Amino acid sequence: MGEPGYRKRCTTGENMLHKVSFGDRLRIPKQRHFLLGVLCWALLCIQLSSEGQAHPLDPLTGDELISVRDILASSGRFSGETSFGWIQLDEPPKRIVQDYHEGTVYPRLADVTAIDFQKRKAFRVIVDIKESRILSLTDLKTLQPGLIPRDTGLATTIVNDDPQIRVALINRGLHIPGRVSDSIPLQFIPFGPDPGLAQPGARLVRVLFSSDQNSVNENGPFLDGMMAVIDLYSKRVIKLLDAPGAPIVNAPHDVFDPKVRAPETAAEPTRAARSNDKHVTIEDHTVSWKNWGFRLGFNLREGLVLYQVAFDDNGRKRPVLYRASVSEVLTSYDDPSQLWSWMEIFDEGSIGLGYSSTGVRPGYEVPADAVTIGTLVPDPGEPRFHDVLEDRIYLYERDAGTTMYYQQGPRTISVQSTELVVGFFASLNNYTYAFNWVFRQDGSINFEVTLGGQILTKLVPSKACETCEKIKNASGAEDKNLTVQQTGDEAYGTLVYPNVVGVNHQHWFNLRLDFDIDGESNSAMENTTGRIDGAAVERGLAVTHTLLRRASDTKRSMKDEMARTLTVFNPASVAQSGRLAGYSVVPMENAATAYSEARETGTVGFSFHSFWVTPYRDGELYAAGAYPTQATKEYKDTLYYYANEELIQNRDIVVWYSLGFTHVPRPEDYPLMSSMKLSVTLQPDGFFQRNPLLGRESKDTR
Ligand SMILES: [Cu+2]
Repeated sequence: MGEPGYRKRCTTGENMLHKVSFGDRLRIPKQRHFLLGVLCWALLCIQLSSEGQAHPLDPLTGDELISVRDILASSGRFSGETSFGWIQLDEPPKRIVQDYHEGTVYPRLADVTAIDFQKRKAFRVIVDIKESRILSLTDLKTLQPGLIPRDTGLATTIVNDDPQIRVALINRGLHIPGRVSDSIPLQFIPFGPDPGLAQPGARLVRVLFSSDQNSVNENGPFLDGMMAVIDLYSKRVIKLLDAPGAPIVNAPHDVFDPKVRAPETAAEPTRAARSNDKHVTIEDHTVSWKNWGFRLGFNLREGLVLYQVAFDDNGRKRPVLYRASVSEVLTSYDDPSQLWSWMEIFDEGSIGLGYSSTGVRPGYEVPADAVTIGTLVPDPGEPRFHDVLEDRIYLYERDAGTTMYYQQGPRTISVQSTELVVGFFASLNNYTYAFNWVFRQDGSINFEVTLGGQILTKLVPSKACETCEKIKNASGAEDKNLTVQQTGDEAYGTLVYPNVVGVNHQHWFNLRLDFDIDGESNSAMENTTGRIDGAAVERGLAVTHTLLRRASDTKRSMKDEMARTLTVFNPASVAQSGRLAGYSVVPMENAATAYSEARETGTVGFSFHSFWVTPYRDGELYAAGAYPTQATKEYKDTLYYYANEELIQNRDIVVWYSLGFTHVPRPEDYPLMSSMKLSVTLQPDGFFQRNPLLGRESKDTR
């Protein structure tokens, strides 16, 4: 494998540049920022190497992707109308990775999706790069892979060529001198559930039309009553919904217009650089920061993946997580009308968090002293079958404040901490997510997702909030609570501006947390806290542990009033006190699913419970399954089925945590919402003999 990549560690540790790239050749950054400290990433120190990838989990290299291209092209198994996408490393079985040492032979497989527009079929192709052959080719039958760049190009042409769409738009008063796509912003959205329309042998995508022809911003209120469904295989519009809808109103949604945004909000790089010493080293794909160490991965579907997360506990490198990733992101709109009822989008499985990742700029989206890392990704549209996405992953330290404190008279113990943030941005149409893993010095890891952008809106006849009138003019007995149900135009949303309703929706994120606490043999228990029922005493806060034995019995929902948590522990690893070394999943905020019971077994089923524990199985990576886009009721590659009758005690187990947010829009969310943060903490519980913050980080002052 001759493609150069960086392999050698910077040894000087003096200077660093804040733009680095992994998986590709050395690239000289546009900016060279020499920062203080020992953050070790000096491009000057990088030695080019000809070995290519050097670890079983390294992402596919440029040379490997060229090989994949050639193997696919020479196989003779695909028509000229085939597009490839969703290419990523097919990770080796965990056993091979865990037993890896230098010199070990391991497979290099690429997982490729092939969409044959001529045969109207999609395939999963596993390419053996070392053996230069296709290892397997599986017909996906009724399933459809998520969108690829070719789809939107095709869909645009189909819209432009369809006379009915053109007529329908003109009848609504829109001006279309040339191609429809030149005159009207189009939104292509994955098909969503629609048993009446779903058909085998079709690759479907929806089209919605923005009501505002004159804005830069494409996410204005959609034209009410109009939606098209396109089959990308037969290359035609299979359904055009053209129902009477609310008239077009010029709403101030175009946030790129300074008049809408107000001029004083112009962006400036206001996030100050911190001048403290840094303690991060990045060597090949591994990161070390204080006691933490882990390996970075990035793919088009999940975006950032962390592997082999371990904590150096007094010289002993103790495993915590084998793999941590966002396994699915689901956004579902909860308006039952024809134009919205299908709108549930698997942002990861149907669009791709890596595909949607955006570059970040130190001083703007991330602090000025952040390190940004470019990543090489497969790109069949390029002659070399790969491309580099700049500045995708970022790492920065931030002040965690006073994290430990004790005062007695003139003496204090005070610990000032920093924390390491590792993350990436993904922009999925109207929303941008920042997915952050935050490593703390006390051994905990926080996962944070920040949501920001524009809510989706629809035009309505109402100019003012009717519900608010009812509240204002409350009738009935003065001493009784009055219930006011939102109805009419506001039945499933909020009037955020005259004639504009922000539709109620839920955001769901599922984390796949493959814990390996001090090894693979782990168990899980649920903890609830409360006063023991029937106890003779009035007080007494007691904890009940429920040892979980069968995967199907692990599906539990967060319960704030019982402080419910889930602990994964290693029964063979015992702390000083006898406590079994564990990590607890401690929920912060969460939501209850808005789906009806009928959907529990399917792709959205992961939203039904906060906690899930499954036995580790190679290849089970996504809560909504590998191909959720047009999955039907019969689809069984979902978390619900992963959590089957198998036993999970004392074995390699995986925790899946679902984090939800019910978004009832406010007028302040329009036209831009302030970013909001959801999080969950992974907290050591019995893992350490004593708090790792104690010791050299603490100061005893008088
Ligand atoms: Cu939202």
